[in-house]
Amino acid sequence: MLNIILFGPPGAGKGTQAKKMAEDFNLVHLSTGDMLRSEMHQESELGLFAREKMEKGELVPDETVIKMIDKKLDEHAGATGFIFDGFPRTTAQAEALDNLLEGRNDDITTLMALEVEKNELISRLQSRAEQEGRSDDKDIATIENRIKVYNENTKPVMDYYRGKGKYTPIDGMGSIEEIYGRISEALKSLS
Ligand code: B4P
Repeated sequence: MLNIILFGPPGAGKGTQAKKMAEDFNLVHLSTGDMLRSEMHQESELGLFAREKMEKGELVPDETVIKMIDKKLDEHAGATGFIFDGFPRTTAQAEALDNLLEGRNDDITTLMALEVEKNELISRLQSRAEQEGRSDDKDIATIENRIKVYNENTKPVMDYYRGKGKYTPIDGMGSIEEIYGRISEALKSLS
């Protein structure tokens, strides 16, 4: 099994690259951001609750996203591997993910970290706001808050997996194709 955590700050290109990786390497793409946005569009109880957090650029509680991932792992029990996109975002989520996989005799292969400069992140999110109108991209204060939450709550996940020798940094600057070239080289050497 190839189980990759695709990691990086908001706007690093996780969603963009994960779709290509899933297709080329036959992996199941699990994006907690997409799952939460789908709940929001359905206006489910969970979606309404998540909307409040996401619109402020805050994280949805650990317990909520861990349950979503647990369910998805069951739904894709025969998969040959997973890309975890936007999950884990806290060390509590990372520990929970390790336990969920261990219970299925499996583990994380590596955390692949997309490294992108802050100015570039802001410019990508602002152009997505123009194209897609996502509510969490719309103003600079929310974007700045998401980057702050990333630095405070999410970055420690990188150290957690680095400590286990499961860390693959990727230069996330450049065109989508250039970055994908670096990712696919790294994936080939892991599979
Ligand atoms: P996510 O959906 O994970 O969104 P993201 O971090 O903003 O985006 P990503 O890095 O995937 O960027 P993308 O490829 O789209 O999270 C949204 C929110 O959901 C969080 O803030 C949080 O509230 C909640 N949430 C999700 N998971 C959670 C969890 N586990 N725990 C708690 N809360 C959770 O790229 C961005 C833009 O850049 C796109 O427009 C793209 O086209 C463009 N782009 C990409 N690569 C480019 C390149 N190389 N050059 C130019 N543009 C590029």
